[in-house]
Amino acid sequence: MASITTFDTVLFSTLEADKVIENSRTWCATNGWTDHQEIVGLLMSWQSMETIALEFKESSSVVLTEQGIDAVANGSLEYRMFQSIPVEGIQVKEANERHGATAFGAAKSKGWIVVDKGLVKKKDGVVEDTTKNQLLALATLDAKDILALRKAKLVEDRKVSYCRIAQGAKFNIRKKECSDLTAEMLKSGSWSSETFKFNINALGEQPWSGYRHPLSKVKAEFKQIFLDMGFEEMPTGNFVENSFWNFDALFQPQQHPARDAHDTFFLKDPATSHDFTDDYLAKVKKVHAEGDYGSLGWRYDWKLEEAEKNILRTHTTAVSSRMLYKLAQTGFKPKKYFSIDRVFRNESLDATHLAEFHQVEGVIADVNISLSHLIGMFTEFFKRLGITNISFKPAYNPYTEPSMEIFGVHPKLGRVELGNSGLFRPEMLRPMGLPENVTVAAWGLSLERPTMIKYGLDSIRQIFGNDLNISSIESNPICMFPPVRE
Ligand code: FB9
Repeated sequence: MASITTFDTVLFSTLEADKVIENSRTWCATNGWTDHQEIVGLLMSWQSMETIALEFKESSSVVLTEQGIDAVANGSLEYRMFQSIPVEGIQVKEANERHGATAFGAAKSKGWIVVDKGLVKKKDGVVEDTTKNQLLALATLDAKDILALRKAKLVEDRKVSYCRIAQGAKFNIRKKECSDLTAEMLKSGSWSSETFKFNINALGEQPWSGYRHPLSKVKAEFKQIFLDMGFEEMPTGNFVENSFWNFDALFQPQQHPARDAHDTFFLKDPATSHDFTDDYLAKVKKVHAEGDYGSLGWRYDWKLEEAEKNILRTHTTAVSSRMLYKLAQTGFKPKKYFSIDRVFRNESLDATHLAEFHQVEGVIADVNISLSHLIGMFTEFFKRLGITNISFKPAYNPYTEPSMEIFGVHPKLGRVELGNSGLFRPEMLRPMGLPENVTVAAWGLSLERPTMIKYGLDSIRQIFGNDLNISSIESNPICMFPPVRE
């Protein structure tokens, strides 16, 4: 193939002289270019700039078949048979077996051979291979000859595509294509009237960038749902908590199994902390040890050193207790709080459990908050996650009474356990100093479970750790949950 410059020169000079090139294939053959497809590619790039106009057409032409090509190269079958007959002749059977009935028939019909007493003999010494000559001059043959060659499977019809090339709307304003975009062109602005060999409007390669982790995206969506529902985020930045705020303030007795080392991570250093007032401490101790506010309490020898032990918080409800105490101490106002952050439990690990997970918690504090408020709130919360048909089952939590497990119907998974909920007990709220008629409801769920569901993951390790398929982060959808339309 000629260089592109030569091709351009020949193309434009031909069109300037003849206005139209009727058949691109003929034109290629004239210029000695063999790859018509490559030429069409170059033509199409000029068409995209409206320099030329292409009309794609199709012609039917008679071309040689493989047998035809063989006949041109080695002679027709009948000619080759004729040439192979010895002076003494050969048996008819042998002639048919060696050269085929077609060759035998053709030679006989052309009067090249005679059959005498079962022997095939040449009639004359020399014959002309008319079939080969016809194949060499296909374009001169009439329909009758072509039909005979088609019947002999020496030629066939083939559709051949080609282009009709005409001057395009911008033929006369075509500019010499520039192969370089220089600083001078950018400075002077002359680049804008140039035509470039490359597409200056091509978008650059997508630069690699960071991608948000699935949990971060689900957390952001949950956070938005809470904010849309008027909830205020609680400060959850401290993973280390003392047992007082994580358990005692919630009226969780010190001998509760959740408080031993099988379920909770205790810190060695610093092993203890004390960030609660003596007044509040005394009230908490009393309600645990002997009861108060109408409650019999847990009636045991409550120990300060147990309450001072530092742990990794086992739930974000530890933060809720701090926030509710602060709310009581600074003058109560109705509040809706939420938190979404990591909690730690010394559990045995499996495909769906690690020693930590992200707890999602909603808290509502107001006068006479009841189960119906709680049900209404988390029903709306889950509805915005695309989960409807909420149901619940009585449950037990040390710090809520009544408590309920929450279930919902997921569009794909059907009935799914969603979390836990309840009204904080008076033994938790009264020592904080909240007004008598103030009640607080709360519900909790995890971040990992919905994330695994939404991304179709069956192991939590596909969210955390080595099994995380980083490329899936690059490609997965940003929007997680369909917005719930009223
Ligand atoms: O997340 C859970 N299920 C869930 C949540 C959302 C969801 O969304 C759909 C795709 C759109 C689907 C499922 N669960 C809670 C239920 C189960 O996964 C359960 O087997 C595991 N639970 C964890 C407990 O781990 C020890 C999930 C976690 C959980 C459970 C309870 C609470 C928080 C997290 C709580 C609480 C609470 C109760 C009262 C007052 C305050 C907080």
